[in-house]
Amino acid sequence: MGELAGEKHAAYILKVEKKKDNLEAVIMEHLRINGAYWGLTTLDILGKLEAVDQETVISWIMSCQHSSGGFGGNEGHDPHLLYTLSAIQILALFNKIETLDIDKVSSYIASLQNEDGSFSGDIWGEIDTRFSYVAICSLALIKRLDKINVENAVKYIVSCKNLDGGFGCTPGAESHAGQIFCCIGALAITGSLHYVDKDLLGWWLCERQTKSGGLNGRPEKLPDVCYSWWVLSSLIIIDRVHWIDKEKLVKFILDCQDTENGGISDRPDDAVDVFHTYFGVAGLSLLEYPGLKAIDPAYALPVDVINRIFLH
Ligand code: GRG
Ligand code: ZN
Repeated sequence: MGELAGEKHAAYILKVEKKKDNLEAVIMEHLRINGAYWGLTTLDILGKLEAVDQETVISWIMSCQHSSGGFGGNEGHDPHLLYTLSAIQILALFNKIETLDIDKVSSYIASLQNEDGSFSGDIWGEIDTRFSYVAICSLALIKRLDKINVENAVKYIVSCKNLDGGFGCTPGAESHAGQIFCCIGALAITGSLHYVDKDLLGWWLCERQTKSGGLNGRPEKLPDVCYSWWVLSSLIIIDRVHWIDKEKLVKFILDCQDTENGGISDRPDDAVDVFHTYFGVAGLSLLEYPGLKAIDPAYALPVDVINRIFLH
């Protein structure tokens, strides 16, 4: 079995596009705020975050904030909860959460909670358990969960639980590993995991491992490196990670590397991208691969960053 080409992956993220020669240029024009979060978190797990000019990144992040308090995907873009979480996570990586006007951001997030406890992603109103997670994770990181009705938020998430033990995007919607991560992460952060049937869900999640060792996101689907994050983080949170074959999954992820030019793809021999590079490296971190920083499965940030926020 090959080894993790960590140096190559860090160099790949710092370049991303051949024409651009530094991460700052790339995240500002191409990847936008979500991509910046995936790339920067990967660099931190690889122990390479100092390679980035922190001042440039932070002033760009703050330029993405809208007058409502929410963040857009780039300067001048409309605000959305998804971008707001990425902005908070990036500030957390650099230990710069205090740069934020906490009242303003938390009011924006709280304004998107609905009567039934669910969250809309932005003013246009789409509802999804992804947005419940994003709102809860954001508010927890800035210590303002008191701004929302947590009990109703939890009730709504529980109403999206299915008979197979999994969760979907709205009540009655099919279980999908990505939504399960969101629901389990949000329940973990709010101390509500007693609503989960861990054995039933653990069984559904470990059934996601295919012959190749890789994980899929639903029955009958192809394996994909990104589920090394969505499935594995959920299994760890509910304490059932020993139900999958870790070694085979490590091998599947390593087989998805471009060992020449860096980067990780969704499955062996496909083209690499920053997202799957994150999912591969973060997945290996969850599998305790040597030389990587540990990542927190609920907050999706390095454990040392989470400890700095909550243990001080
Ligand atoms: C901070 C980690 C973190 C997340 C932020 C955006 C978000 C919150 C969560 C997204 C969760 C989610 C729904 C992930 C799934 C993404 C995905 C690979 C969707 C593809 O679904 P299909 O049906 O693909 O197109 P399959 O694999 O089923 O064929
Ligand atoms: Zn994928």
